[in-house]
Amino acid sequence: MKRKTVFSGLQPTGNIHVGNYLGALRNWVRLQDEYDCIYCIVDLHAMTVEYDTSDFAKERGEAARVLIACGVDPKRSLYYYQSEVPHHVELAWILGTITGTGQLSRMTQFKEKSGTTGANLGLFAYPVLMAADILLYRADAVPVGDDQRQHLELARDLAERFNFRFGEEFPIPEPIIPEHGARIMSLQDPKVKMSKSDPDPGSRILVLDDPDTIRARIKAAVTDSGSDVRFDWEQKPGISNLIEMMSLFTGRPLESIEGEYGTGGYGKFKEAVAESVIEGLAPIRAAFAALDDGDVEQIVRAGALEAHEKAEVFQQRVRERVGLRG
Ligand code: ATP
Ligand code: LTN
Repeated sequence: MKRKTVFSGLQPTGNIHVGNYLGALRNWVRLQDEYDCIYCIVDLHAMTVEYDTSDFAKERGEAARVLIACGVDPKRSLYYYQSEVPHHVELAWILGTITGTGQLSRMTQFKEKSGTTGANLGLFAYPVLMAADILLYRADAVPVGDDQRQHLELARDLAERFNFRFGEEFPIPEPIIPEHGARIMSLQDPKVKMSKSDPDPGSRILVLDDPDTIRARIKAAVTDSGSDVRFDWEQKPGISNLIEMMSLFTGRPLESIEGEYGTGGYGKFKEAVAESVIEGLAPIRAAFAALDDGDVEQIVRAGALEAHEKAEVFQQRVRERVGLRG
């Protein structure tokens, strides 16, 4: 039986944090055992907000290296830069012709990002390009964090609309969102998600942060009133965020962590959280150090060639369906 296809993307902007890792990348890695996986560094998406052209290629290369260090295995998964395969953009244009501007203007990420950087057409059309990424390879499932739920919904709508208008072509992609870790919160404000673009570096832990930085960040993390270590997102969002992180990095159930640290005060608990994060990230730091930039570039270049071939076969069917081929 044909294996199902998984697709996901990550923007090469800034540094990759534990939210990206726990919310999405751990699933990317796990799914490689079971599915045909296609993972993409979505550089065209990253161009929709202001960026520095002189750093862009370097940041993209670093993101590619971090993902391999996290466990993306180019021997088992197709792995490349989005801009190397122009079919993404071609399909995005076609899907754009069946996308309502009303639906796009309701996208939370568009509303948030256009508020800070000013709106541009790329930012507005961002979710259409994302839908094209997914549908291009007829992906069945898409591992992402909770913030991408609405974008995934649009991809599903567009697949249905296309199938209805032009004939059955796309499977309806299912989101794969973890029960825990899908929304790791900022260490400085547990009401907002941990984000690459937060101007305060104290709000996040990067997967490549050294142990001292991790200890300092967690020590300075905003906690809640009281002193009991209890998992309760309503009353104790700061502490719950740390319990969740510790649970995911150690594999320990939430209750076992509450049981051990419940009444011992925040200080001792935070030290334990820091050590579990440090231990959980150590293999990634080691793997990153062992990789070579030249090798990584070769991997993504080979990936792009293979992706290009695959995309061409699929895209030919779309061209026929929409009437671009006789
Ligand atoms: P930004 O953090 O600046 O908003 P982003 O992290 O949303 O950017 P990407 O780097 O493309 O953008 O995200 C890669 C993956 O990480 C996506 O699947 C996204 O849902 C997930 N993700 C991002 N932030 C978090 C978070 N705080 N918790 C869990 N998952 C997250
Ligand atoms: N918008 C996503 C990145 C992304 C993506 C995709 C994720 C672009 N194309 C296709 C899954 C599938 C984000 O995380 N900000």
